[in-house]
Amino acid sequence: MPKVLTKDQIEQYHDQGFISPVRVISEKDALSIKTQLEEAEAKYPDEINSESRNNLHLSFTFLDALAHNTSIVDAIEDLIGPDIALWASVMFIKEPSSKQFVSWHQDATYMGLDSFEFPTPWIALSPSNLETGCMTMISGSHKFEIQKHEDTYAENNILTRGQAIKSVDQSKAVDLILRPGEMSIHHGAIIHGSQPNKSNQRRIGFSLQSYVPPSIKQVVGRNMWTHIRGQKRDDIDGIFLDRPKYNMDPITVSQRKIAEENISEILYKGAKLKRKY
Ligand SMILES: O=C(O)CCC(=O)C(=O)O
Repeated sequence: MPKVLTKDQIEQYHDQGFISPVRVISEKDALSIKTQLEEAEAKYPDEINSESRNNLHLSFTFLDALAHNTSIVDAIEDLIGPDIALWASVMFIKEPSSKQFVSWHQDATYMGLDSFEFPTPWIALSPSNLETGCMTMISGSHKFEIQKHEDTYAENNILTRGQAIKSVDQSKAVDLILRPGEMSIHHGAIIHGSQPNKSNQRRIGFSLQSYVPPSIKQVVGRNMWTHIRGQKRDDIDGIFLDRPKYNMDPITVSQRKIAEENISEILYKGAKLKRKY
């Protein structure tokens, strides 16, 4: 018996590769998290900025709380079962009237995991729509093989390598319109991307990238995980990251630095260039 998702939503995830929208917190709570995020950006500019956007759930309790949010994790349990760990998180911010975009890509390409069967919730902390540059999914494309990605390093492409699938059939494109506090969930192999933000407000999405069951292993980098729920992973070389007890908890801030280096090694493996994010 699923905990949060309906039978139709679970079927949609398997058939089309995504589910959207699912409300997980109220709009008021989402906007309060956005305020806390913006206060943190002002107070700790070295810790959180456009080049330091991964694994912020290790530094800030309000993001750790989202990573462990019962509605989000219940939905994930409906898809992958009760034993859950989180590989990383990414804060995707597009500034107002900016050229920043996300090219067509499949997440699983560079994550170093030995399976593509992992879901990523993306939680809107501001409106995500056609004007602000919401994500667009190519329905059903998670059933394709991993496509050839070209590292473009394009200036406004906010993906690490600016990796892009050049030729995408957009006839099955679906725009994921989200209100603050709603989430979408997408499959590790679905082709997706997003257009620039043409509005006068920031578009902010917190991507919990990704939740995995114990059967999925990290095979490129170190096995570093945030334990979320159920049986803890038992990788021989597994390292568990702690939860921050307060914002900028020095224990988890230093763990974040190590996890960041690890993620960078994984995402840029074999790349000609390495950007700062
Ligand atoms: O925030 C975006 O526009 C893209 C995010 C994304 O590609 C992801 O969460 O996998």
